[in-house]
Amino acid sequence: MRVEIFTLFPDLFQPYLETSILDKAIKRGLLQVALHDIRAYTTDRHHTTDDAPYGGGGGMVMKPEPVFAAVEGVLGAPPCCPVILMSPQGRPFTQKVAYELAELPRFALLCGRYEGVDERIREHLVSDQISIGDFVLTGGELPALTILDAVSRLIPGVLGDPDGAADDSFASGLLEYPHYTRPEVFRGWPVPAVLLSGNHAEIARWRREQALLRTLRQRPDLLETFPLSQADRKFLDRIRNESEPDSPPPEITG
Ligand code: 9D3
Repeated sequence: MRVEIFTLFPDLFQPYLETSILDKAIKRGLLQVALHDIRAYTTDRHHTTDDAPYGGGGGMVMKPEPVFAAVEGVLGAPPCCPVILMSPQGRPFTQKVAYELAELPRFALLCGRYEGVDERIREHLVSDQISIGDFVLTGGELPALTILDAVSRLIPGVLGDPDGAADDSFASGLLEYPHYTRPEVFRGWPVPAVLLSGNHAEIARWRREQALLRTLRQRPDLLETFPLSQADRKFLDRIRNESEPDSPPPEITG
């Protein structure tokens, strides 16, 4: 897979690309990341990339010329692969979208800065817009790294475990059960006894119930679409009946 990144801050990407699991993917030839500095495509003496908005109001707007020159210079006109604008107005990024992008041999991520980009970029250059959530960042660079990270780990061979991505929390639709490792007692806090029992059926049941409990408490929205088994329903009904109506579900304990 090849990812083209268009940004005013290419230096932001290097440390993360060199430090993470992405570095291994790049070295193994599974992933190529090309960074393109939009400022390098300016033609004026001051290398201007932003300007005041027509119609007035505050904030600055990213100029169209350097962005078109960068994207079309690298990808041609029209662009030879999807060009995805990182934008607060984009469709929400989810694990499903990550799987979607993981199928592509090549795509481009365009990072905006300032209060926004000239609308003609949206209208005539990009094929898709993605947001990573309803909070305000200072630019599209962290969203681009987020998407790159989430998509890269889905490329076969990038994770050590060949089917590691398959039982991811959001892939299965429930939050994960609690994990413990040595020591058996840390600061007086013991590992739940069931995990030391060697009874694999009991362990599986406990983990399933903990996953259901956590999801009920932290992300009840996920339970609305998750295909619950009969045993799951029975467990959740029991939990709901044990707690007072309209009170939060009980604490998660061993
Ligand atoms: C007051 C209007 N603001 C929109 C919420 C203007 C604005 C603020 C911050 C426009 C762009 C930005 C910079 N953010 C991004 O470019 C961005 C982003 C984000 O802020 N949150 C979640 N996902 C994304 S993707 C790109």
